[in-house]
Amino acid sequence: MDHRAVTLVEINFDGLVGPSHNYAGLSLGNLAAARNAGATSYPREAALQGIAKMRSNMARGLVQGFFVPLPRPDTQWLEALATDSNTDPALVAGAWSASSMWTANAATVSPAPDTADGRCHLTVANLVTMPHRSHEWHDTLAQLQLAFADPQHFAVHGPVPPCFGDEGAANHMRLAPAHHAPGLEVFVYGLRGGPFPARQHEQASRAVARRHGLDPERVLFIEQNPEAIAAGAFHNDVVAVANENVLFTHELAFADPQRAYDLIRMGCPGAQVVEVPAKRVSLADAISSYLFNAQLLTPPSGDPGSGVGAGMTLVVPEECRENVAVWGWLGEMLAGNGPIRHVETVDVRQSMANGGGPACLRLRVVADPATVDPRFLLSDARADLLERVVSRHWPEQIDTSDIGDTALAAQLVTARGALLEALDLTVLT
Ligand code: SUG
Repeated sequence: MDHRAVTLVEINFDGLVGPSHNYAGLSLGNLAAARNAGATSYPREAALQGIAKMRSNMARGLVQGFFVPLPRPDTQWLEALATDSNTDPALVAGAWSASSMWTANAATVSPAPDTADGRCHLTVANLVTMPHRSHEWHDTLAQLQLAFADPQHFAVHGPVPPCFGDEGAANHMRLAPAHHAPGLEVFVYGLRGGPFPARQHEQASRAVARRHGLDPERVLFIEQNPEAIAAGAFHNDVVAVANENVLFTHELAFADPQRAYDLIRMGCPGAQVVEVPAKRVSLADAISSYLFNAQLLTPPSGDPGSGVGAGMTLVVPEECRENVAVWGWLGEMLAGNGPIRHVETVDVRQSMANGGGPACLRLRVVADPATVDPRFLLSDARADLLERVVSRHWPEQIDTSDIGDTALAAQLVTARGALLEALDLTVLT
């Protein structure tokens, strides 16, 4: 057997929620963020919820990584815009945003078995559609270049030019018989979204596929359903998620679903589509519960410690349990004999209130963990360390009226500095 095949596994890199986490209502088309605009946020609780999620995935026997929050407030960005804390509040809030926590938007990743040169390729997302996210990529790129510095195994690319919006892995799915096998990469773009912007542009997706050296025979470009965007699915991962040979999707996720499923089954023989009909779970229920912003996982089977038998596990937000239609459908799904055998819930309510569920918080990289900079890999001891730094330095709460406050800004800088120090990552200062 190919030596590489056995060492390539899925690693989820979660974004540690930053100390500036707040609800400024900056994302048009993101219904949760708009609904919670002006609410009080709890950054410490938010970060601890995220760490608990990472711990539960490690307990399932999965390899877990993390990225550190970006420097906030981003004073360089404010300087470039020649503004300060007394002028445009939306720009100031943009400089304070902790939005890099949603690492599904950090980059698009094509694992080594899919690429022409046999390396894992990553393209940092330019995130140009939303001003508060458009200045993430510089610091995200620095972090990716450090975490995936091994040139034999990784190629890290800068952003696609800003003429085309790219929001990263949130609009990219991969179907493969197994993580380590060659796969079909599916890029989902938006053309229209009614009153809301289509954030992933087709030309950005095509550029990423070319840069990564993907085989055109094993790439699909699929249009997102404009109705889904208009209903609040600002990224494809709000209405669909794939894992190995399974696509779990809402009936209204794609503009032409039947064609999409046919192409997927042709490109990945053995692919299974688990479609949730709109008459059972409406788009509105899917989006408010974030049923599809789930982590669909393959825990290592035969691991007595993992507590689960064979089959995939769907990790959904707690909000799904509170939605009668969604919870009822999940119960029926489990009673059937489909490929998803377990449903677990996770509490990431602080992130959810800004439109970021379990899947938004992680970037999936299929790689050999031994080729990743170990400073970005989590263990129980490192999770303890993260919790200690967060408990000590992260603000307990932030009201939107605090945004721009000089003393709070200083606390945020100190908090991130303490984290980098603890992780031996001061090079990212
Ligand atoms: O880009 N929310 C993020 C949520 C991103 C979710 N990611 C995925 N679906 N993969 C966004 O809309 C809210 C920030 C604010 O309004 O303050 C925000 O940026």
